[in-house]
Amino acid sequence: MFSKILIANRGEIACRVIETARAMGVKTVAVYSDADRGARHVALADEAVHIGAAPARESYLVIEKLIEAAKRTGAEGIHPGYGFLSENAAFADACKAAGIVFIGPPASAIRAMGSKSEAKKLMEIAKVPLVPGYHGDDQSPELLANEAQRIGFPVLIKAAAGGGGKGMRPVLKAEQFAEALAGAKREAKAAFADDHVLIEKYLERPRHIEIQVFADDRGNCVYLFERDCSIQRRHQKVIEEAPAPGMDPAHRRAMGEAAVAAAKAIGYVGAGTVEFIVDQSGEFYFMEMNTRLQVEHPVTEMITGQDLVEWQLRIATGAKLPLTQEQLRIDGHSFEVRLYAEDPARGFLPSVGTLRHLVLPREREGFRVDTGVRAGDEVSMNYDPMIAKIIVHGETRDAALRRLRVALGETEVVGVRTNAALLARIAAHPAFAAGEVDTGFIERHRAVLLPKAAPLSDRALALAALARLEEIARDAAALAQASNDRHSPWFSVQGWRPNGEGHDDLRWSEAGTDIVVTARYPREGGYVLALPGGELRAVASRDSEGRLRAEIGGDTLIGRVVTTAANDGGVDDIVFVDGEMRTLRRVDPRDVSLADAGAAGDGSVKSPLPGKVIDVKVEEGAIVSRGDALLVLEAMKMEHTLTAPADGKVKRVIYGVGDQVAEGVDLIEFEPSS
Ligand code: MV4
Repeated sequence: MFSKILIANRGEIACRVIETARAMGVKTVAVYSDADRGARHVALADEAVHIGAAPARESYLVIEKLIEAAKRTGAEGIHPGYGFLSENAAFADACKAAGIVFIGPPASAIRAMGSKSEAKKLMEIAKVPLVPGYHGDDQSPELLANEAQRIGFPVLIKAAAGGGGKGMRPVLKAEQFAEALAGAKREAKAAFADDHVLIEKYLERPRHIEIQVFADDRGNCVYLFERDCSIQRRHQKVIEEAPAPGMDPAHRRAMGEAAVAAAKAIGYVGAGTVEFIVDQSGEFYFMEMNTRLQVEHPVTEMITGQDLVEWQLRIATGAKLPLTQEQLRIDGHSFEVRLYAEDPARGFLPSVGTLRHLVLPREREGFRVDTGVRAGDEVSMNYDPMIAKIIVHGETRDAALRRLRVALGETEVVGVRTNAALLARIAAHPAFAAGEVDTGFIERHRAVLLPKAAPLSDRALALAALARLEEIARDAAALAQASNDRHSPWFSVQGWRPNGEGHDDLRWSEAGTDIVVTARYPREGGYVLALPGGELRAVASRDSEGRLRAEIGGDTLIGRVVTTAANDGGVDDIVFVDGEMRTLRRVDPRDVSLADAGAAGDGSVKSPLPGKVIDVKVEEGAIVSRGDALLVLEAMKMEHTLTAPADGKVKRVIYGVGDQVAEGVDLIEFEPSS
């Protein structure tokens, strides 16, 4: 076994590899760019080497820097993870030349699968089923048109060098062929500097089912069953599962054996995945082979009980496969969802920012989370915006799906937009529960999965109201305690009560719509909330994870409300419930823009809320500009930076760090310059 390896990657896969290496007693070396100095994978590894600037081109993709880092630290092997250099044959060669083990397949196997048309020629010889089509070298338009005719429309034109759907064109009728061919060639030329195309029978609504294979360097090869990755958006996988719904033992075996034949045909060693497309009748056809460990490998680990990174490390050091085909079994069912920082409102473009609040499901029996980030980390434009993979396992598909829904209900992200609501809606969809998965799933159900604007539910609004009422009660209690006059009616915890029962009007706005919830305080305790759907009795408590637990009407709901200062100085209550997130902007005289709330006309900066001074940014006599930070107040578990209301001078700093201050007191005496 290795005594030390270097992980030429970042994020969750780097963390994943480090964890297994540690469990096997193998020391780890992380590498990091300027952007990743404080990253989780760096903290986790035994050693870390800085390899350059944030852009991957200048760090994670620079072969010489990685080899140099491995040499310098004495690492005997390099694990490439996925993406970056994982399928780069030149990198595998460079490792070998430097006397370092590339923890992946031989460079020749990577090259063999690099071109779709070359791969197909090899697969044809190995008798792996191919989609009826043409993958020859003659690229004359006349010949290609004739081949299309022979195959029969509809056909699909694909770039030979392609991947991810680039240069792919369906053609329904012969008349459209010439134009589609020209388009596909232009796109292929631009994307891959290679305009070779192949033509295939176009399968409608196919499924993407892939087989995990493993080979050792003694000619043994096994398959670790299948994963169904049919649910994709623009060629990006969204949910993967193992085993594939509806797969029967005969098909499983036929596909597994075809995948092993594919691996053997190219002298494969290590972890690989053979992708098939499967038509509605269950016929399967080779698509491509990924010569690396894949993002979705955990679902295979969950159903086989094997650690695939451990297998990789053992095979890379010359060991034989840990298990035979007969010893491998499927246990239960597993799902993985990919939580991405992307904005559904902007066509799912990456959403960058700071992860100001991040709660992922707690790992426990049947629940696993693979992540490379922590709260406070930055999601930047430099790398893939995946936040985490959430993986569940259960005895049956239904049991696993129930756990998936629970896990998504526990997922909370503030600071970047995410695809979490899409994931929750897929997990809740009856067609998904029925296993009706194919590559058209999201498109077919888009009205439900990607609604324009779902109305705010009474459940979300009730939770927001209860959180706010808790806060009002807490602030009132704190203020009453700080006050000399404990009996002052202003400190009533139970709202404004001119005659008898108290009430509070809670106001928000969301997408330009005003929202009011009137809360009454019945004598028997709890609240009565006037929600759009009617009045409901509500009682709030907290669960062991600090989440808000509400008994509303006859229902129990669990969620969380995260109160946060927005960039524009406003205050948002962000409600997580039922797998969805809603952002409610507070409308409250007490919460008018915190940035200038302190700017009274009398030349002083006042405390907008009761709280504690945690930082004073200026000294007496300082000359400041409008908007400069003066003092940081912690209130309602948030930090509020109070800024200069105008250009001017700091005359007096009245409170210091650690001082508790009431609402409305002068914090800084300020003299605007005229
Ligand atoms: C196909 C196909 C239908 N017929 N080939 C998309 C990515 C590329 N690697 C292969 N892809 C497809 N090839 C034939 N002959 C439909 C797709 C396809 C697809 C495949 C797998 C997962 C998602 C997909 C989404 C759209 C199209």
